[in-house]
Amino acid sequence: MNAPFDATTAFGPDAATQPAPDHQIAVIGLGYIGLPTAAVLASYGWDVCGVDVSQHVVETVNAGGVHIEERDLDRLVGEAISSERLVASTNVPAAHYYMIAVPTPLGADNAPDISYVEAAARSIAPNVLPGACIIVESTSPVGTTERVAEIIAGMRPDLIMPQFGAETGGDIAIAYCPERVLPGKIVQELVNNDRVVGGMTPDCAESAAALYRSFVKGDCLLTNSRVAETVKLVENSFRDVNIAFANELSMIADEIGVDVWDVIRLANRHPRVNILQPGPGVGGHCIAVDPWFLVAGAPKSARLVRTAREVNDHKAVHTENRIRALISAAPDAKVALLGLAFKPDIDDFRESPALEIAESLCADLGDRVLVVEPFTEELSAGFSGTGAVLAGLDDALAVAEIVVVLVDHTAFKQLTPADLAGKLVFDTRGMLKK
Ligand code: SAJ
Repeated sequence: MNAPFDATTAFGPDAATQPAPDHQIAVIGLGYIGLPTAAVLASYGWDVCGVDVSQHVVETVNAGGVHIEERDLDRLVGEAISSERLVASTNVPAAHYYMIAVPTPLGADNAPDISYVEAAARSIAPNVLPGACIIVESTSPVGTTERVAEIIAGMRPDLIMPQFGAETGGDIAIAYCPERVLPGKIVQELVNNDRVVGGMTPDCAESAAALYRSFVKGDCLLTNSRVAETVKLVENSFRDVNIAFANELSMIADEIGVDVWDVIRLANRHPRVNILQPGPGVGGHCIAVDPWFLVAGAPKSARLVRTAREVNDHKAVHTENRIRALISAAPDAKVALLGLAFKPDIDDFRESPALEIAESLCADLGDRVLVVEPFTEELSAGFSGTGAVLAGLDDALAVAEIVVVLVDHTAFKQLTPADLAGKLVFDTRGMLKK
């Protein structure tokens, strides 16, 4: 475990001849998690090489820029690049710590696709040295960390791998530490949240925790890798199930003719009731995806988790049907659709029910629709040829007789009853009630 580094490739101009000291980190994947993590690590004095397969991403970061919108990220990356603590590359260097933060999308039949994690492990293997620690942060099905060890073992028979469940590690450490930061608050939560650090062995967990303790103000909670993998899936499934309850309530309320927002507001005055908010469905790359990983691991037992996913997906269909019914009641009216992002005040449109609903509506009604989305400068390809236009809030309200709130962006919360007087309004977020 503690054998010294003798790297043949490391960071910097003399990389080929320099050892990789224990303050060097390679972060594989410069996306929503990897880039903020790389920049935060650099701000805490680590020498970080951010690795991405995209030349565009690498060039943008090396120029001190960002390719994603996230509060404080541009400043942090700019400072990290100027201080020369962060460099981006398409190649994986030798490093003391490797952090894998690549996507784990859903494959066919909602099965997890860990091919990017596997590719990252293959890219690390050639240069990894005794004493290094490989940490997987990507949300992953249970057993992925052991799969990483299997890949490295296959490519590096010279290294002794840690064995899951053994008391001590091998030549290298391998651990799982799930990211759990909220988009929109990533930089703040990276430092302040508690972390669950799961090692293949207790030594592996200690080795990974040493990295997190250097920049995390929250607690580092040590466990094994399979528990840590499960914890991540459970966190997002917990939220999905609870949102599904709110969404199901909203559909029940529609059917029985009561106001769901009043029901939830009043029920939540019970000391042990805390119902979440219904919406047009659940979006984003996490909560709409990760529960399926749990279902894939235990398809017979995960009945509630599967049903919650189905309820939340169905809520988007239900919402679209209700909007269509409203629109058909005023066949010539212009329609303002407010918001496309997957949640308020964010420029992330991944798995967004608002976007899916808007695209579907515009395919039929495009020339009647004005889309208002302060977090984009142009409508995405799904709107092309529909005739729908991107408009400012005031311009859209000036002509639209029907207004649909799909996302409760702060910019929309200023709307007053006077702004909407005489219009047909459908508020999928209960924004106007709050
Ligand atoms: N939503 C509702 N009603 C609510 C709350 C949320 O409809 O009451 C919807 C949102 O509009 C959005 C979706 O749910 O479409 C997800 O939003 P979110 O804010 O609940 O969560 P994410 O996807 O932005 O981030 C989650 C977080 N997980 C948990 O809160 C358990 C975050 O901490 C994770 O790091 C992140 O997933 C991730 O990367 O896994």
